[in-house]
Amino acid sequence: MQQTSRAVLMIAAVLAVAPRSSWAQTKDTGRAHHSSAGSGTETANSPLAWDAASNTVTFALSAGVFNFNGYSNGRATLTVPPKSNVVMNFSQDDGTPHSAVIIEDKDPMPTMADQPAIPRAYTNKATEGLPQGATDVIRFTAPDSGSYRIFCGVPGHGLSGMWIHFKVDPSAKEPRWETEKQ
Ligand SMILES: [Cu+2]
Repeated sequence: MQQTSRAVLMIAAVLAVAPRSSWAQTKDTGRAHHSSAGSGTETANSPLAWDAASNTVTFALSAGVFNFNGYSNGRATLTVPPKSNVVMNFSQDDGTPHSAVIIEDKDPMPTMADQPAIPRAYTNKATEGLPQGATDVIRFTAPDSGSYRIFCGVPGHGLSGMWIHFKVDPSAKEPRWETEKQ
């Protein structure tokens, strides 16, 4: 009881003198997880953007530790409308070199980067991999339909799970980014 009273007094003191920032309040009262401050950032940071007027899909493709955007082994799917203009802003955010190449959705996968299944759908240094901090822009026009994989072309990386799904859905009116629990 005594501790509670002291805490209440401390809160009162903090409210009286501290600037009215939620950071200061949650920090000083230790109630961070009851506060709404800081929630909702995950949904706000979608990697996908769609411009219907220009039929353009913009996707932030991040290479992580043998994953793309935190997903491996096909546990995420980017679906785009037919004939859309796809712009993938690739960022290499891992210490190991990585790349991205769009390949056919079939097993067995190649060991390393091969011809892309869609013209121009690959990063620079597809086999060697780009170093950490590098960026590249992949631009291509989606075909009418098809199932593909976004695959790391560095030898062995795709086979170790560094790939996610990429689909062109003839009935899609806008793109979708769907993920599964890892
Ligand atoms: Cu890789």
